[in-house]
Amino acid sequence: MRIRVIGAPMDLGADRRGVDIGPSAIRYAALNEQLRRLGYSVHDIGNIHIPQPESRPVGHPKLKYLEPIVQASEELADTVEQALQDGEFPLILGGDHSIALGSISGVASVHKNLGVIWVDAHADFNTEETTPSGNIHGMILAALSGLGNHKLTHIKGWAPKIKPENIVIVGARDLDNEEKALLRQHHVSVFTMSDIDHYGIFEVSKRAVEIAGRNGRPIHLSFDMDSIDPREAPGVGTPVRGGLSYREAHTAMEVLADSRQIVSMDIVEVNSILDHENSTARLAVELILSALGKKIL
Ligand code: NNH
Ligand code: MN
Ligand code: MN
Ligand code: MN
Repeated sequence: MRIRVIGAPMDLGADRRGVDIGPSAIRYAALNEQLRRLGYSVHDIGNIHIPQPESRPVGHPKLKYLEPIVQASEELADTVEQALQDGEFPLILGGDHSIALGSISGVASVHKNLGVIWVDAHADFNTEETTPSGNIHGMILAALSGLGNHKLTHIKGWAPKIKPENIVIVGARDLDNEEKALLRQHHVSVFTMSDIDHYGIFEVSKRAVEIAGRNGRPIHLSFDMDSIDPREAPGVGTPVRGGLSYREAHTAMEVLADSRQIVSMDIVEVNSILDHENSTARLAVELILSALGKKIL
């Protein structure tokens, strides 16, 4: 299989600067070489163009950088759709999590009934009415479900891209109150860190595949590096204690790989400014490999 690597150096959707270096940091950690060693052929098309936040007005405080994020999402959606049409597996390197608006819009244009597994400390299910920050990376799953601002929900001119009941969030431990109500109201499946403590990551990952991939439907995997415990992944913008361990994260990726239902993936929020010797980027590469089928033996 051929993998199309697409860099999305987006730093408009979150507050802490530094995730726009993510695609370089992940490539520097030898992503392409290691994918080839795993037997894939790699087609790295470089980065899509995304403006620097300093060059644009912030805009509305509850929807910061809305215009350039919408523009970049349109371009990324087309790029991802093209990759799938060419028969390649889109691997999108963030950037903050707002890139998933473009990537999943692109995948959903090809796979009309798509499931999503969203591995994250957060649920990213706010709207401009519920957001505590105005940061669009915290609104992406809601926007993809058709909730919130019309420009965000209507990338490529249609909505919703996914049914909220086909979404599974894994690793959640920092949710906003109104966001919790929205998640319940729209029947999003959320496996919190407490669920992982109770049932174990293997069981939770299996159930995530069952729900997101019901009836064999294709699954997009969106992996926010802040899902991992900050001891293992210090280079993220919003570290939250009590996250996935190194082994739990690998086990989850191995279960998803074994499902053979993953059709596309993004990995986001590697913040190189806050990282220690590129260790978070190196971990991102390891997890990508596990999600793409690498086994210990
Ligand atoms: N829930 C908060 C917000 O909407 C924080 C979101 N931050 C993230 N999400 N890093 O993954 O602003
Ligand atoms: Mn996120
Ligand atoms: Mn985030
Ligand atoms: Mn997060």
